[in-house]
Formats: sequence, structure tokens, C-alpha cells
Amino acid sequence: MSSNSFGKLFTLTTFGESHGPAIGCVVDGCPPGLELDTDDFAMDLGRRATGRSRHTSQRRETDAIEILSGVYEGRTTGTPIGLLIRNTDQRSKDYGNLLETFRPGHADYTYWQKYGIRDPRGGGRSSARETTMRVAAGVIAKKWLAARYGIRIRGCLSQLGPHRPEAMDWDVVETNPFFWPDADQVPMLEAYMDALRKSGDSVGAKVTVVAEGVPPGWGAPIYDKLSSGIASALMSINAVKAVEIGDGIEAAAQLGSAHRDSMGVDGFASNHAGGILGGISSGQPVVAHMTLKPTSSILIPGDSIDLQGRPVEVVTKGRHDPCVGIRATPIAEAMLALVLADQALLHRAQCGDVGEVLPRLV
Ligand code: EPS
Repeated sequence: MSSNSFGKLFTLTTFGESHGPAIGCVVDGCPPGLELDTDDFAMDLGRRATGRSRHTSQRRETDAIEILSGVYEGRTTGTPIGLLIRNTDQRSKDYGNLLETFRPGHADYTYWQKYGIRDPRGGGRSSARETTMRVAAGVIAKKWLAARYGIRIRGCLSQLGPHRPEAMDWDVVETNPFFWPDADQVPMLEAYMDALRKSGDSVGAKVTVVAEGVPPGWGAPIYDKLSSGIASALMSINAVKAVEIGDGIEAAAQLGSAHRDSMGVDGFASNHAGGILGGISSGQPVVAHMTLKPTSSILIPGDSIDLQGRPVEVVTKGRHDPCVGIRATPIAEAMLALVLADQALLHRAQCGDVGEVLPRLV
């Protein structure tokens, strides 16, 4: 399978460039009979979209989805689902000064080294525009997981630059432009982002995603661990530099007596493991975090080279996100949903007859 495809049974292939005529994807392996309509996509595509607040890229895309195949009379048929979104607000002249150079910290240089040719308009294929189709595919995976297993997937921003939430309230997450779970801190974040944007710089962030209702038994040793699948999927999102499961890097400082999740008649006493033991889901919420680097396209001049290898100074103009992490929560949710949908089908294929094994902790 090429590097533009993902999954084994529930698969996603995306195509398209940021400034091309359209972006699209093929979702294959979705079970038949799932109700699916273009309206299903609006919410998550809107949550990810640019131009919805002053804290993100001001490119205005309608992100209107077209279902090209795989759906008949409102239900999936089990055949490949083709989805298309036309690009409508490209401004390729912003990239005129990048034709002859590379943004420091950007994929410009490595795409050039790999392929010997690149589409510099909007970063071409390396643009975060590609994540639109991940979110679209994730809508289908989320919907099937909810309908078939009652699984609920949601996420929030768990760090923005130096700031971390002091409260965790899921009801607050969708009420502010940051997907931030602490209402009291939102005005402070607005001021922080306004100052950052004025400075012309960018900042990193961390996103946390949680899947509740995942049955025990999904994921397989040794090379197909649920944790390695999630790590790979989240790591494939633009700008992601680290992925953690459960307590993640905090585990390095913990003792075994504290990290282990005690088991009793009332279930697990804690969830340091992030719902995965031995690479297999335990039935607890699956918890993952991803850290995104600061956007490399910034107004602060940076040293680079031109195509002849001569030193140049690069300033990136255009409509870039001062923090790509702000729009990344729905993308992380989508990738987690796609991994889980794939693992669900893989589990059914090999172990579907095992059924519910006792004792089962809830
Ligand atoms: C992006 C740069 C901006 C963003 C884009 C990702 O695009 P442009 O330079 O064309 O204005 O708007 O994100 C999207 C269009 C999107 O839908 O997410 C980049 O450099 O990655």
C-alpha cells in the first residue's frame, strides 16, 4: 500500500494539494448499512476549518463535501466511499517568494530532497489542508463505532504554549475557539494568542483524545498493538512531534506501585495505562495525547538557502495558523476513530467467536 493510504480493513486513502482544484479521499471497508448523508460531515469539518476564529488561518474554505460513491439511498453499500471537497480560496501568490527557497522548519526542503520536484503553492501535499479528508473519513468511523459499539470519541487542547488547563470540563470544550476544557482560562488564552499573533511568531500545543466504550480485546500483539497503531496514526498528522498513551512520559518518574491500575469488584481504580495493556484494549477509556510543534511559517525572519545553496533570509507571508494545535483536536479524534474502526474489524475477523469473556471489569 502506498504512503497515502492507512488501515488494513477499514482503510483511508487521501489525495489532493492545498492549492489544487480539490482534495478528496476513498474510505474502503466501511460495513454496509450505515446511514450516511452530507449533513453528517458539517459539524466536524466546521470544527477543524480555517477562518472560524481570529486565532487560526484566515483562509476561507466552505469545505462542502460531495459523496461520490459508496452510498445508496442514504446508507453505505460496503463499496468504496469517495468523498470530494473543492478548494475555493487558494491565494498562490503568497508563495511566490518561496519558489526559490525553503522555509526553515518546513517540509519544503525534505520534499525537494525526496522527489526533486515540489508544488510550493500552499505547501502542496504537505499542507495541513490534507487533514480535512482525515476528519471527513473520521466522521464515518466515529458514526459506525457509535452505532455498532456505543463508542464516544472526544478531544480537547491540553496545553497551549506554556499554559495547561487547571480544570477539566468536557461541556466547556466546544464553547471556545481553543477546544479548551477550563472556562476561566479562555480570556487569558485569547490575550496570549492575540499578543503572539502580533509578534509574528507561533507556538506549540498538546491535544488529548479519549475513546469511551471501547470493548476489551481490541489490538493485537506484537507488531499490531493498539498503542502502536494510535501512535502511528497520530504521529502522521502534520506537525506532530510526540505521542503519549495514558500517563505517557509522566510514567518515567512513577513507581510501579503507583502506575499500575488496581483491579477490584468495582472495576479498575485508575487509568494510568490509558486503557491499553499489552497493546490490547482493557475496556477502560483509551487515552492518548499528541504534541504539535510551532508552525514553521512565521513572520520572524529566518536563515535558509536558495535552490543554488546560497544563504537567504525567509519571511513567510500569508494566512498561516499561529498555532496549528488549535485546529488539531478534531483531527486527532478522527485518526483515533479510524484506528479503532480498523481494529474492530480486525478483532471481528480473528476473534469474533470468542464473545464476552468473564470476569469483565467495567
Ligand atoms: C497551511 C497554510 C494555510 C492554511 C492551510 C494550511 O493555507 P494558505 O497558505 O493556502 O492560506 O489555511 O490550512 C487549510 C487551508 C485547511 O483547510 O486546513 C499550511 O501551510 O499547512
